[in-house]
Amino acid sequence: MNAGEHNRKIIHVDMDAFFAAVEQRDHPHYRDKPIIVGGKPNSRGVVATCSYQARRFGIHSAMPSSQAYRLCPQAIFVRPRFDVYKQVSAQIREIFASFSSVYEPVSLDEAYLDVSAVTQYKGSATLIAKAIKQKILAQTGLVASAGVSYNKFLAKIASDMDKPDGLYLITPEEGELFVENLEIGKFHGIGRATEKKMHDLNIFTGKDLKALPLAQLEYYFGKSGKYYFHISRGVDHRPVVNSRISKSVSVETTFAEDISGQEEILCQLHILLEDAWVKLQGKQMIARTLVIKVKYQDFEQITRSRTFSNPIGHALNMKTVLAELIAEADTSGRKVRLLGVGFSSLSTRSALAFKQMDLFE
Ligand code: TTP
Ligand code: MG
Repeated sequence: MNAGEHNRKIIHVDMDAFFAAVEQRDHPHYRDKPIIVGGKPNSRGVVATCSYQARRFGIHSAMPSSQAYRLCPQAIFVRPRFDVYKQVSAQIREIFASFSSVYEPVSLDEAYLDVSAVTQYKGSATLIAKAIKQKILAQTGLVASAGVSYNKFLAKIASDMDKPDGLYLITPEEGELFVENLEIGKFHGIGRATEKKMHDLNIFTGKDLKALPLAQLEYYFGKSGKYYFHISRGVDHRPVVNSRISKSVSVETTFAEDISGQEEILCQLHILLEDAWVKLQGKQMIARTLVIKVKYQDFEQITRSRTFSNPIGHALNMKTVLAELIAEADTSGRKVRLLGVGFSSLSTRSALAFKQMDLFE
C-alpha cells in the first residue's frame, strides 16, 4: 500500500434510529419506549425503522409490521412524517457544510465528509466528528453516530461500530487488521446474496477474502472482484463527491478497432453493464432505468432505454433487457466505435423508503 492511501481524513455521520428519534423528540411521551415507524400492525406494511428500545425485541427495518407486532405488542406504531424528516435532513446538511465544503449526503440521515483540508480542531478528524455530533444535537435535538477513518469504506463501518451516540476511529495502522477480522456480512457493499455465495466458498472474514488472488475473485464475482480485492486490504479510493447527486451513472468505451455483429456488441455491453453496476453500488444509489448508447463508425449516435416501475435489483437481470435494447438499435452491417451503458432515474436508499409508503396503506 502506498502512503497516499493513508492521507485522507474521512468522516461518516449517520443519525441514530432516525425517523424514530424524530418522533421521540417531538412526542415526549414516546421517549424510552419501543416506537415503530412504518405500517400499521394489522396492515401489510413494513417497519421503516424503530427506536433502540424496540430493537431489543428483535425488530428491525423492512420487517413486516405484523411480525413486529407479534414480537412486541406493547410497541407504539407511528405513521412516518416525511416532511419533518426532510426538514431535519436539510438542517444536518447545513451543519456538514459548515465543517467542510467536501461533503456527500448519501441518504436523508447520512453523509461522508472529507476533512483532510480542515485546519480547525487542530486538524483532528476525531475532534471534528465530535464537534459535528455536538452541533447536530444542539440544533436538532437528535443524536448521530460518527465513524472516522482514512477512506469511505472504513468510515462507514466505523460509524456503525459504536451506535447509538457512537464515535469510532479506525486508524491507518489498524485498518488492515480491522478488515481481516471483519465478518463478510458486515462489509458494506456485500449484500445477502453475495454473502451466501462467499460462505459457500468458505469465505467468512476479511482475512479469508484477502487470501484469494485477484484473478479468482474476478472469476467468482466479475467486476466486483476488484472492489473486494481492494477493500479486503482496507483500500478504497472513492472520493467524497460534494456535487449534487448525479442524475445518471454510466460507463462507456471507445474501441481501438470498430466492432460489429450483435453477438460481439452484446458481449461488450455485458462487460460495461457490470462496470456501471459496480459504479452505481459505489454511489449507494438505486436506479429504475437502463440506457445503452451506440456510436457508429460514421459518428451517428443513438440511445435506447427501458424504465421499470421498481428499482433494478441486480445487473444480471438486465442481460435480456440489453439484448432487447440492442435489437432496437441498427447493428446489421454497421460498425460501432463506441458503446455505453448507464443507469438513470436514480434515487437514494432513503427514497426507496418513500416507496415503501405504498405498503403502509
Ligand atoms: P438507517 O440509517 O439505516 O437506520 P436508522 O437511522 O433508523 O437507525 P441506525 O442508523 O441507528 O441503525 O436509515 C435511516 C432512515 O431511513 C430510517 O430511520 C428509516 C429509513 N429507512 C426505511 O424507511 N426503510 C429501510 O429499510 C431502512 C434501512 C431505512
Ligand atoms: Mg441512521
